[in-house]
Amino acid sequence: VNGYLRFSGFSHRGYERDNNEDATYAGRRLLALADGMGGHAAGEVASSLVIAEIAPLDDLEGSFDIGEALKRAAEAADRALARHVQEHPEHAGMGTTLTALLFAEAQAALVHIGDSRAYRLRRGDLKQLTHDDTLVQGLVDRGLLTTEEARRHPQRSVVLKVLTGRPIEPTLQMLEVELDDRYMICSDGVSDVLTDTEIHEHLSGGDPQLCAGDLVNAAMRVGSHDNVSCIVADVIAKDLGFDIPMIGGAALDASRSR
Ligand SMILES: [Mn+2]
Repeated sequence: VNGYLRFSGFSHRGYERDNNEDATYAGRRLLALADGMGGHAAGEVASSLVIAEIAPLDDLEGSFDIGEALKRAAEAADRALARHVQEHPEHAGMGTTLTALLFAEAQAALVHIGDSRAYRLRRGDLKQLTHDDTLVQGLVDRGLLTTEEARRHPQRSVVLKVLTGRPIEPTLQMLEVELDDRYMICSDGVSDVLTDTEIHEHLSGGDPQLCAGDLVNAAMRVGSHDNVSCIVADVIAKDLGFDIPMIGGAALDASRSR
């Protein structure tokens, strides 16, 4: 990064779920979130496996093609899921979203699959960087639903693409990064219950830790039925020593039990 990432994040099981299937990672150059799905605890396995495959990108030194590296890591994560299901047939059908940002100098690579989201706040303007791989987003794109109708649609939770171990092409984008940009990645536990206007408000004051906590609390207060996770990171000029990665949700549980 031309500058440094000041990052924070929270992952909460929420009030209604028995387990947390979201997994998060935030480090000096990598931000990643996976929202797992599947019965028999397979959702946690899927999301934490994928985060574990992606996380080493945070430690890569020297110059390399960040887009290529991130894409390859996502493909390797997908293959890790396939291997896992082969060894644990009881986990068949598990899957996970993945939204990850990898920074280098004035650029970031963004890889995305599923219905987790990445946003960027730049000079006061909030922009959603990812496009949900959902049924309702497809209907919005074709002009058949408004964004507001999509939010209340009975099939709003139908996700068309996730990592499952079958070969799949996640979406890859390259972004120009500016000093003072703020990036946010969240699971649908946040974006399903908060509007973009509300997300914008919560992201507009305070440091990343305050904003991430605020967003998670707000989503739970309005009654999110899901796991609730979010990562917030600022691109800043000064090194404030944010070197120790923050691991959250299922990824944290998995790293404890290893
Ligand atoms: Mn979710």
